[in-house]
Amino acid sequence: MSGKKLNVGLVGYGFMGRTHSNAYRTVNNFFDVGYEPVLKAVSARDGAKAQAFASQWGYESIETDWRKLVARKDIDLIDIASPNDTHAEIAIAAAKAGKMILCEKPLALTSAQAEKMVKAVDKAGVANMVWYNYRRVPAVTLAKQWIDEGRLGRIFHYRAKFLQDWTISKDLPQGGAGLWRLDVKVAGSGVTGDLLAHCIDTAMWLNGGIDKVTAMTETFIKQRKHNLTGKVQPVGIDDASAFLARFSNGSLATFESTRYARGHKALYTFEINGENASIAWDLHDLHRLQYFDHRDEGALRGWKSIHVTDSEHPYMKNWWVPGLQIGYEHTFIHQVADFLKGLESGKIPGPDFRDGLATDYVTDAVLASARSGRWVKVKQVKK
Ligand code: SOE
Repeated sequence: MSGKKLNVGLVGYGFMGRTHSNAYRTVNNFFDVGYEPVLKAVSARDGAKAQAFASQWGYESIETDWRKLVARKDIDLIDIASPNDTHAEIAIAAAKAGKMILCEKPLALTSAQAEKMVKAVDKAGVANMVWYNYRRVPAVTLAKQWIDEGRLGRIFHYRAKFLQDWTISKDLPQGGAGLWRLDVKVAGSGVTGDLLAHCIDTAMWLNGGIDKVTAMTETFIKQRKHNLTGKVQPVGIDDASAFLARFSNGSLATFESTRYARGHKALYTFEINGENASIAWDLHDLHRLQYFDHRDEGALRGWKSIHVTDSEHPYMKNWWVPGLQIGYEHTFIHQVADFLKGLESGKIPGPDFRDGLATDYVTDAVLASARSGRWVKVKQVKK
């Protein structure tokens, strides 16, 4: 079903530009949402690459300067899928121009920048969201429902990891397309902002705010050739980051992330232990939720592996038939579906820029703690 047209202007054409474009193109085939995204324009500095992307994904036009995209009267929504150092400037300009904004994570390079972004969207009163997509894995959404229903009871422990292994080679350069995540000026931080930010967003969504943290980080490879300068330069990002946290509800947490866990490509896992029950989830097996309930009859007590593919599970009635799985790209489709439904109802769901700022407050505290070696109190977002 289609509906009112919503003209999308995308900035950036990398990995995330593809996931978002796929979501806009697919959402109306599966979700009845009252709006129809129209791929109006994509903007990137390299005109030839922008044109190739536009032709492949069906964008009507291109811009080589995002300012022109933001100024266009025929664009309703700016989608920021460009590297982290561009988010704040584009989002603030887009808000001033009255555009809705969907911004990639992390919201900004620092929480100080993110605060300005929140002010800008508040002042303009524009709809906004951050692409923390893992909230919308059906199994993760189901975990949220069960926690909110009180099935777990009081929560004691939250344990999250996000492990990768793609930067182990010392010969891998930093900077430029595909490798800007290794360049601290462009990325802001390493795994803390790139991977732990996902874990933190999910954790605070499931288990509430984080009060304080104590962290350690490490940069294993201290110098790498920079793709843009051709020179060997110091590496400013954290390659690995681990922290302990106390949630406001009194539960304790451990978080760990690295790009040096040989054998792991994108192993995002969490486990939550409550008074009555525990939940565990693993991105490599994303359609399953592991569940243990102590209230089960004694002899039958044990971990259940729930295949989250039934029509009563979140989002699943919109897909195939029970038992058939969906995957990573669907999380972005779900986010667009929820955003469009929110436009219809007037209530845009999270994660919004305030949630993005809350995560940036935690990542800033983690990096500050790693520098000082002390516990750091996390700044809280003003309601
Ligand atoms: C890094 O490799 C990365 O692509 C992150 O930037 C994404 O946010 C994460 O979902 C997968 O890994």
